[in-house]
Amino acid sequence: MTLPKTLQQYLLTELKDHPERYELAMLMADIATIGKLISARTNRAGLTDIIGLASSTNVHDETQAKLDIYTNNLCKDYLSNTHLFAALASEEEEKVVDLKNPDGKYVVAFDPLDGSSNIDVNMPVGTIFSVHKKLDTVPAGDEKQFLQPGREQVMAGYVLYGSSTMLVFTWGDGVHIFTLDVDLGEFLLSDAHVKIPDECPYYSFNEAYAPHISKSDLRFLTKIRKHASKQRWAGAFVADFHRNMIKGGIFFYPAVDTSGEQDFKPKLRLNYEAKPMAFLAEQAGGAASNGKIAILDIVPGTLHERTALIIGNKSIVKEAL
Ligand code: P6P
Repeated sequence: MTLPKTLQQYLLTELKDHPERYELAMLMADIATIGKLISARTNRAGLTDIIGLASSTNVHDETQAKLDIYTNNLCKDYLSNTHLFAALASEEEEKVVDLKNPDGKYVVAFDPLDGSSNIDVNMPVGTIFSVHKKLDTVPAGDEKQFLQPGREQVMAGYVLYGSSTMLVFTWGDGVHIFTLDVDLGEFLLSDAHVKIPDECPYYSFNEAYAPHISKSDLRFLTKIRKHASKQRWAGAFVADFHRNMIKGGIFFYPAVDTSGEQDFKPKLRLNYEAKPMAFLAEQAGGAASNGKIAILDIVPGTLHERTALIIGNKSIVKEAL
């Protein structure tokens, strides 16, 4: 009988052959802990004051914050306490957080709780992370740490809080999936070297925006509607991306003009949504672009920059370019 491999066993085995990945392995252990804590809370969201801003207050007489703030604080606290990382960027933090670890070799960007509005209606949410080597040419807390192209990432992944909790990541040699066994309290390796299937049964696009996208994006949408037989829109990028990676599919979030003034604006964030997921997509044999160039080749201009995104089945993403 082959015993399931725990995340800890996987990381220790990897460290034997790649001792230089020590800090990244420690980050994975922290992300696993954060994933367990968030999984436990999302599973009880209906029973506690996590939903919305609670009326209750904590011991410091502070109003309890929403789960996304709670998750953000978890990510900051864990990364600060390992004393291994130089800086953190987060959707919930306007500026880069200098973690005051001058010897830290890496910087980490998080979307602490992607799709957090799903919490109140018991739909899936996720935590996304992206890791770059720290630049020695600028201070650790400088925004430029996070203006590196996605192709420079050393690790990326997500935790998906769905019907089960899954930790999915890559550090450059394929995409691996660990599933949380809640009885054991362990993430167990459930799939290694995941590849996006060639077929493309699903497309993920918010069809409410069809009348509000550019003519060229509408032409591409018409193409993907022909390729895919089913439309799925979970309201959480991580959930749609995960389904499309496992079953085959394409996720499309173009720039949208909600004003009627031909003012097309992208929504998804480059640094902690598009870049990490593009790293995973390419490692799984897929592709990701903004409709003009590969996501991983974009050089971000600002920390919270947004981008149009087409990600998933490689042949279909290529059709958009
Ligand atoms: P819309 C969640 O807010 C998010 O950033 C992604 O996770 C999700 O795919 C998208 O926005 C949903 O956007 O415009 O359909 O609400």
